[in-house]
Amino acid sequence: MAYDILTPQNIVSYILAIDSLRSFFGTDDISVDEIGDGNLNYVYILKSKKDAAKALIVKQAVPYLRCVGETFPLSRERMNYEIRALNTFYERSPEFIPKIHYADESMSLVVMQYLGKHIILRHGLMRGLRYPKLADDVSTYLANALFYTSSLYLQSDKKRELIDRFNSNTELCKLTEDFVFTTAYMEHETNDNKNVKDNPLAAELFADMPFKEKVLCLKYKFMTQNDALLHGDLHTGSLMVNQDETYVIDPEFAFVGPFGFDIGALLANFVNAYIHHTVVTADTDYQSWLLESIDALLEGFLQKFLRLWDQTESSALITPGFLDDATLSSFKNDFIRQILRDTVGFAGCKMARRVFGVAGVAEIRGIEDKEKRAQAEAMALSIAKRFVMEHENIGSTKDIRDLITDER
Ligand code: ADP
Ligand code: SR1
Ligand code: MG
Repeated sequence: MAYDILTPQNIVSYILAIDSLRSFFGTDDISVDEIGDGNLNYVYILKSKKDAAKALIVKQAVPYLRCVGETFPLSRERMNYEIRALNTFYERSPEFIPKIHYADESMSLVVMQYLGKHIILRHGLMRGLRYPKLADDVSTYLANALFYTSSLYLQSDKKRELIDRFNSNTELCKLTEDFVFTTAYMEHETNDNKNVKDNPLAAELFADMPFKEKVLCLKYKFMTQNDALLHGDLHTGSLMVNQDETYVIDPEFAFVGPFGFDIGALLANFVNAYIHHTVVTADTDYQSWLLESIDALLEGFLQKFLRLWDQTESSALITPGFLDDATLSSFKNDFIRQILRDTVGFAGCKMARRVFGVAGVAEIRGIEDKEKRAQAEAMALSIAKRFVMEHENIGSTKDIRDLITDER
């Protein structure tokens, strides 16, 4: 079908022309609501007026960046990667990925399960809600997604096929190269320039050459290290949760990149929530819960990833009999420690970019009280800088906790 931008006026007739979706809704009248909080795309909820449980999400990419407008062109191809990534992650972790009901690359559109009983994790964390299964779910998702798409599991031909399917996601990778690794650390028109002007913290950050040199090393890893299929934008706005379930949404930045990048994004966002609850609510019990969740998430990931590796005899990397057992075990331990180090380095960039760069996060940029916001920004930058500067010395998850709590 030729590409056409859907609107609240034409979306129902489009949906009803597709057999499987027409039978989903039957003869019910359908309501349409647009969700306005995405940065890049249009997302609609279509609901039966007779039975609210009968609902679907329709997400469509437009040929520009939605939050800026038509002056910022961005090709619709990003939806192809989102569809491919949802399908690939679903194969290993169906319990964490919304079910796809219909997808059409030519329309840059996906129709998926409506998560009506879930909320965006970022909002839950800001409200001080606790999620008992979250760390376990997210660490399982990450271990599955990263291990099964890496050269520690796949054979070379399959791994190269995966890279071929994902690594032309050039424009969105470039957004990350720019916004996460570059423009947030220098004068740039896309920054939060009202806040940058006359701000000594911004001047200090922009002039901090040792920090920027380390950021460049991490950017280079991001650009060149093809470890595993990443979600690519795994902040707490890309998780939808309730007390029982955890879902990963919005993998349009997917590409085959460094192991530590997605885990780093989550670490950064949990630390942002921790900063919010230090500066704004001063809720020490909740701060402790966040720190325990970070520990559980990282430890859970490392153990599960290692367990999957131990269950795998042969892969592109490992030929059975190549190493003796003791050497193999120490190789694996060194390997996962390196993932942890990269995780912390990427987390530092992911935190620092949210202070002055485009697309801040509600936990920090959304703080209305000016003094508190400045305090939160200073704390975020201080932790972010230590993450970036000291990530190569990290030996354990305890070291990460110390870096976070030292800054209080
Ligand atoms: P964008 O790519 O534009 O950032 P998202 O995929 O993040 O868009 O979706 C925007 C918003 O739509 C999310 O923050 C969430 O509130 C809502 N949303 C997205 N997918 C679903 C879903 N499957 N079920 C319920 N709400 C969803
Ligand atoms: C202008 S695009 C800004 C950010 O939105 C996405 O969620 C990514 O994090 C991107 O960097
Ligand atoms: Mg998105």
